[in-house]
Amino acid sequence: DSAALRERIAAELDRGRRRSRGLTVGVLDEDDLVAQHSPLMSPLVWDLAHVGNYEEQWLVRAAAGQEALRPDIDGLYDAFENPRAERVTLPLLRPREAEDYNAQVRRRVLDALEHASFDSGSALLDGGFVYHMVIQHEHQHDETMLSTHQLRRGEPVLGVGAPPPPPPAAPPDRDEVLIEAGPFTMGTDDDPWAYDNERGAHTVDLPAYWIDTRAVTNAAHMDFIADGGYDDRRWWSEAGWTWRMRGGKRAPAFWRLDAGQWLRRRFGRVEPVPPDEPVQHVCFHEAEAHARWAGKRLPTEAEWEKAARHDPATGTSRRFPWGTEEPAGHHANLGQRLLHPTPAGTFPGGTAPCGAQQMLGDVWEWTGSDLTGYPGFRAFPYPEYSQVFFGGDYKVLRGGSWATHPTAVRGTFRNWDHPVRRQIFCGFRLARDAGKEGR
Ligand code: AVJ
Ligand code: FE
Repeated sequence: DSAALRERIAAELDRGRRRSRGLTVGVLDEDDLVAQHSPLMSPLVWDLAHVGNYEEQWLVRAAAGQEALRPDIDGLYDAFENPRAERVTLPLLRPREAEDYNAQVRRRVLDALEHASFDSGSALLDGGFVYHMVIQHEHQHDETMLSTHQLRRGEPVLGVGAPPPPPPAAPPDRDEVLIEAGPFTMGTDDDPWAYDNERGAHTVDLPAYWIDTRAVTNAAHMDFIADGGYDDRRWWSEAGWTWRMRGGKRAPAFWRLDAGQWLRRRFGRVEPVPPDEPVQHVCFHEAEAHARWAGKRLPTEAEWEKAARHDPATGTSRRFPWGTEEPAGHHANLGQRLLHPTPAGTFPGGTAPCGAQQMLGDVWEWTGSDLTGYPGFRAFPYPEYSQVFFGGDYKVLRGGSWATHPTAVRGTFRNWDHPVRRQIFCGFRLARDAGKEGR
């Protein structure tokens, strides 16, 4: 009922804001907040006011129909008008001003929420859609802010995260599973959290294929490196080799070799690379080269989604690999509780019907697919969320990472980025054709 939905929305809005503050004003001083830590990222104070401005535009103005509070700053926080590298030069709100602005917006939103109706035939409001969009938007920027923290130089400020989970309770007993040929339902028509690019539900018929039960580990990627993978032109695409040569890349981002041992820098701390964790901070090109070296390939987006959601027993697609239950602590490594991915087998409660583990959480998984709209795609509620990226130089990533909030990911959720990006919390899982014999 709508009282329960109202309560849920207010709680989720609050959770998002606590998280944003915990990544900005709660841990960094003014200089650090306004600084540009990488040309790839915004100053953190930009993200902070941008989420407030987005909330004002969608929840105060569009949803509640109220007058604008600060129309004068819309341009500053428009992601398309201002490339990330230039935002540091804008007359941005200072951290205190951003906080005050965000709080003012939030008060209006909570007032309006009291009277909001979720079943009046408004596509924007029905089922709570626009509120869910704004909640997810803040969490998406929080994950982006974590990438900024990862790139930032200086004293560590994020702590070490929750204690590491116990060693894998049930490591996969097989390396790969066969997904039989046949149709499944991709996308959704009725998920009140789903973005336009996840709609509509449509049938996709796939030939049989094998998919790995776990994401590629650091140990496996060290083998690729040790076998000369970064120097062997055979494994790389044209664009991949150009990327490799131009940057002189020989390992994932944030790795370095020290007296024969691989170390990584994680939020300002240097530590040995844990062999059993999924490899993280590799770009699409590295994932593709590793896959070729292994005699496999990246799954297509449809293959990934079928493995994660399709239940052959019922012929239906699940919202999450484990079913319909909201993600809880035993399902997946999500929500920034840990500050790193975990080995396969750590979350047996999240296993997909096919037997693949940890398809949600841990690392975003690169797929071999370009970002496009599903059949009958309609931009809603604005083309700049996803439509303007269709046909660009983007590869789809699936499944969310340890940094992704549970409300901002599900079996249908689609992320995308340039194939050279690796500051995001991304890794990959391998697949291969099953061939005519079906196995
Ligand atoms: C869907 C994660 C690619 O962060 O660039 C944030 C989400 N859109 N603000 C991004 C988004 C507008 C977007 N991704
Ligand atoms: Fe945004």
